[in-house]
Amino acid sequence: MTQLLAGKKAIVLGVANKRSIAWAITRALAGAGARMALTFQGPRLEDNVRKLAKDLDDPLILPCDVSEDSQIEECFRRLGEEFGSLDILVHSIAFARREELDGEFLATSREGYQIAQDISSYSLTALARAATPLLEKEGGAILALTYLGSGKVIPNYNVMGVAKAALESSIRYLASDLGKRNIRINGISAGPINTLSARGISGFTKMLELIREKAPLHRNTEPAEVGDAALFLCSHLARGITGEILHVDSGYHIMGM
Ligand code: 0WD
Repeated sequence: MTQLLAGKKAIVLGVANKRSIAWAITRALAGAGARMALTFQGPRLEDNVRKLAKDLDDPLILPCDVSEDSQIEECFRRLGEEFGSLDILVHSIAFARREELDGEFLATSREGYQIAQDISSYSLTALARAATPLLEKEGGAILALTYLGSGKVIPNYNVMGVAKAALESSIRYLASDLGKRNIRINGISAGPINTLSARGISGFTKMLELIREKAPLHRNTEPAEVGDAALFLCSHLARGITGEILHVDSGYHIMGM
């Protein structure tokens, strides 16, 4: 049987370690036959990414700190040289200063707000623009990761919730611009998963307990569940879907109490 992504080429940004959602997505896409490119934010993470990538078939590893336009440009120049065209781009990146993820949103500093928006939200638009020449050749799909805190108040999520609201709105505006270029863009709103970033949010362990108690499926979200949903959204099976946010959260978002 031919694999769902046989002959496809994908880039995933946001692998920090083996717990990263980006890594679960990489495994799902690679498992379906895609050739993978991974990026690392800086020297701190390069070793991790290169070690993980040993499990992949002929991976391309590139530096890309999304706060630097020059790095984004160079990353896609090299990707173009190696891959020629691109089918899938996954944005699995977020950052806020730790002090902004505790206490009241009211205390958010101007700089903290700007950093969270720049890295967690604006970067999607910058990456989509840089990738468009490669994606539009044969049509493609973009995917970004978001969280319930975009539309509902989640204690301590604060400035990241506001950044995720901007990210989700960006997905809709980008879907409108990119549709005529045969590029789809969607989001996955994942339930809480124990990763490096998540542990920076005060009270994260309590969040996991609450989901197990209240969510319709009474269990926490597994990274592989997000990987499988990502595979669907990035494949031709989802060819009629763009501008959508798909919840992969054990159903928690439907609950009122
Ligand atoms: O519960 C969770 N873990 C959820 C995460 C629930 C719902 C959504 N998400 C989202 C996050 O907000 C993020 O968008 O999923 C995405 C991936 O997050 P993750 O897998 O939970 O976290 P992690 O493994 O830490 O990966 C995020 C990575 C960074 O890791 P660290 O921990 O080193 O900050 O984003 C990358 C970096 O690899 N990153 C950057 N990449 C390029 N340039 C930058 C940057 N400037 N800053 C952070």
